Amino acid sequence: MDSPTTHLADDPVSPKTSGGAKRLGIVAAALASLLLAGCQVPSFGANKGVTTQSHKVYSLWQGFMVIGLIVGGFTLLLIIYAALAYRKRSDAIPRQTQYNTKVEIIYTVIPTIIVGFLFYFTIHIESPETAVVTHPYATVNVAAFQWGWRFAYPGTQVTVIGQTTANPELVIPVGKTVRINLTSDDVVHGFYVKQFNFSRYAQPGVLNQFDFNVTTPGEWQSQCTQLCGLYHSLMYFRVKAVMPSVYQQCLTSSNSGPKLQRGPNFVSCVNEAEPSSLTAASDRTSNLTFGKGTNG
Ligand SMILES: [Cu+2]
Repeated sequence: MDSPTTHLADDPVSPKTSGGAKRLGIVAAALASLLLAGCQVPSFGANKGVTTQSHKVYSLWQGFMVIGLIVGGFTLLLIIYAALAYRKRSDAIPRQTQYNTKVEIIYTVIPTIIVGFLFYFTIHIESPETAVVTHPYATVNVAAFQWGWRFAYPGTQVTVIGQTTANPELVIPVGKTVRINLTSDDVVHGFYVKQFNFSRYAQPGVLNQFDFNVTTPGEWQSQCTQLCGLYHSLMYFRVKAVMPSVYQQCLTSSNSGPKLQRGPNFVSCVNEAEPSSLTAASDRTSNLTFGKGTNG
C-alpha cells in the first residue's frame, strides 16, 4: 500500500523576515506615536476625582491603559503578521524546529521588564496615597454597620448616624487633610467614594486609617461596596465638602450661619443661606425633611 509521499521543502516557507519586521516596526511606531502625541490622554472611563490623591491615581490609570493598548496593539500586529506571513502556500511541510532560544529569551525578558515598570509606578503612586500625616486638620471616626454608617467627630459632640431609610452625610472641609479612622461594628463593609478613586474595607476589630484632601466643594453620593447582608444595596452615604470656616461652624453648633440640623436618623451641615443645596438634590435622599430649630 502506497503511503502518501511527503518531502521536506528544501527551502522553508520563507517570508521576507527582515522586510516584514521593518514594516511591523514602522506600524507599531506609528501607532505608539498616535497614542502618545494626542494632546489629551483619554479618561478610559475613569474620572479625575476631587482629591489630590484621586488625581494621581487617575494618571496611573491612564498610564496603565496607554501601555496596555500599546502592548495589546503590538501583540495583535504580531498575530496578524504570523497568520499572513506563514500561511499555507503549498503542501510542502515547512522546516520543523524545536526551539528558538533568542525569541524565547526576548518574549520572557520584555514582559518581565513591562511588569517591573508597572509595579514600580504602582508603588511610586500608591504608597503616598496610603501614607498618613502626623497632624491632620480634621479627623472623622467612621464605623460601618448593618446597614448604615456612623460618623463621629472626635473632640466634639457631633455624631452622624444613618441607615437604609435615611442616609448619613459625611461633612468635611475643603483644602485640608482629613483623616478617616475606619472600622466596622459587625461584618466586612466597603467604604467607597467614586470621586475619591478610593475604596477601603471596613473590618470588625481592624482600624484602617487614611487621609485625603478634597480640592473642590461638592456633594457626592457614596456607598458600601462589600455584600454585607440583606440591605447592603441600601447602604449609602453622602460626602459633603464645605469650606473650612463652614465646617468649623457646623461642628460648634452656633446659632447663626451654617449649622448642623438633626433629623430622626441623620445630621447634616446646612448653610441656611442656601438651604436648597441639599433638598434639591436629585438622589434618593432628597425626600428627607430637615428639622428646623433643632440645631446641633
Ligand atoms: Cu454593604
